Amino acid sequence: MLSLIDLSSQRLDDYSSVLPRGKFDVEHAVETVRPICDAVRTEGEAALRRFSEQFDHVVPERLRVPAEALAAALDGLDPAVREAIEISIARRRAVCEAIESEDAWRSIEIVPGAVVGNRVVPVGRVGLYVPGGLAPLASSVVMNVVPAQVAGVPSLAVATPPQAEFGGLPHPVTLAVCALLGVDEVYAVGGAQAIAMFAHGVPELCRRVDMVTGPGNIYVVAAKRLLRGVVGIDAEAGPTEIAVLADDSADPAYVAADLISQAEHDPMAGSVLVTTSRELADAVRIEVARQVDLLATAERLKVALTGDQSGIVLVADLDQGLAVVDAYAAEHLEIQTRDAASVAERVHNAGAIFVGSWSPVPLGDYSAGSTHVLPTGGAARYSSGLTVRSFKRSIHVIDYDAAALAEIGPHVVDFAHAERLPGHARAITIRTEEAR
Ligand code: HSO
Ligand code: ZN
Repeated sequence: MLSLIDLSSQRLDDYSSVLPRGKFDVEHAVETVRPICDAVRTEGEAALRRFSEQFDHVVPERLRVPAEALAAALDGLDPAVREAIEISIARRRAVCEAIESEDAWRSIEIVPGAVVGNRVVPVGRVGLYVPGGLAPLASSVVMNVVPAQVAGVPSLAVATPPQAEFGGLPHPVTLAVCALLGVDEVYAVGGAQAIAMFAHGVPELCRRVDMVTGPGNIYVVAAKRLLRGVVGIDAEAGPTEIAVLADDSADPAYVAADLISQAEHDPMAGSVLVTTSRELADAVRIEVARQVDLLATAERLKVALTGDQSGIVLVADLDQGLAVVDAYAAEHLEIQTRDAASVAERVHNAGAIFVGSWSPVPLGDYSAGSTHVLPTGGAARYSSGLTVRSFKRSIHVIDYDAAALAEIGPHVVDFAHAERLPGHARAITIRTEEAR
């Protein structure tokens, strides 16, 4: 497990092409989901029921989860799990309120009478997708709903697959988290058809939304790609990834446990260790082999950890290590080096950075207060995780008076003529010059 790539004697301008990374062929999946999304648009609920039968092997009695089922899920929740969820919600909310919220209104008077303002408003209605496949990611309800609520989104709905095991209802812990957060619009609908339901709306069932967020499998991602434009989307989240940048001070047992933790999500998950120490590389390999067999998820762990998307990259020094992790742009990046905080400051590309030995990725998955909906597949080079900001838009408000328009007018006119757009110029001169 974990093949070795030795880059210690190679300096490259861009390491991205030599690093382990899985293929995630969304384009191919788009063709698979196109008829599904079309059918939901034209046939509505009948199509949702048909696809539920086909893909989830169960058809819920009611596609919208009844209020009693939400209440029953909350009642049935194990008290220790309930406490864990409440703490997760409280920490995520605290971070949202303290550092992710922006001023609602800012404006500047550029010259007297010329005001430009920036009004920040929440998206009106959001559909949040919560996966249910290999593991029911109840924590993803927290990560989607809390920032949307703090942003002030007035209407939000959750969709999550029905489970045959629970008589066509979604997983009870997922439902319980919805109930704890006060979300009462929950659909037992999964996969691409859920995204199509949100994007187009389904008569008498679900009103269309303005934006869809949340992680999902390749078909969910493909549906988001297909319907982007019909609806806003947050990001295309692929299989999860972890990169660990470590020197010889790192504890191999911790590094191994953290690499394993994310590999557990998906046979296509990527776990990459970037290290300056050959001894650490060898010790981590031994630890991974030992620890994998301790877990009930060993089978899919082995697939993920032997796949092309996982491996150990040996580098000459931390400078090269930083260049490598920047090229990789991991969804999750752990820094397990001496003086980890200052090494972390030098990172440019990562979805989230976990600093030092006491901040493992699973802490962030559940309870750190940070988001776990993060850009994958290198998208951290240009995008961010799901935060309060994701649910807001800014609207520029332009308010010039007559004198301010007269002052800038000739420049607008000159610019418009340079673009050969005389109608643009005239909309100025009709106001600022005598001749109409
Ligand atoms: N590591 C996943 C999130 C998750 N882990 C949910 C456990 N539950 C993607 O960031
Ligand atoms: Zn996780």
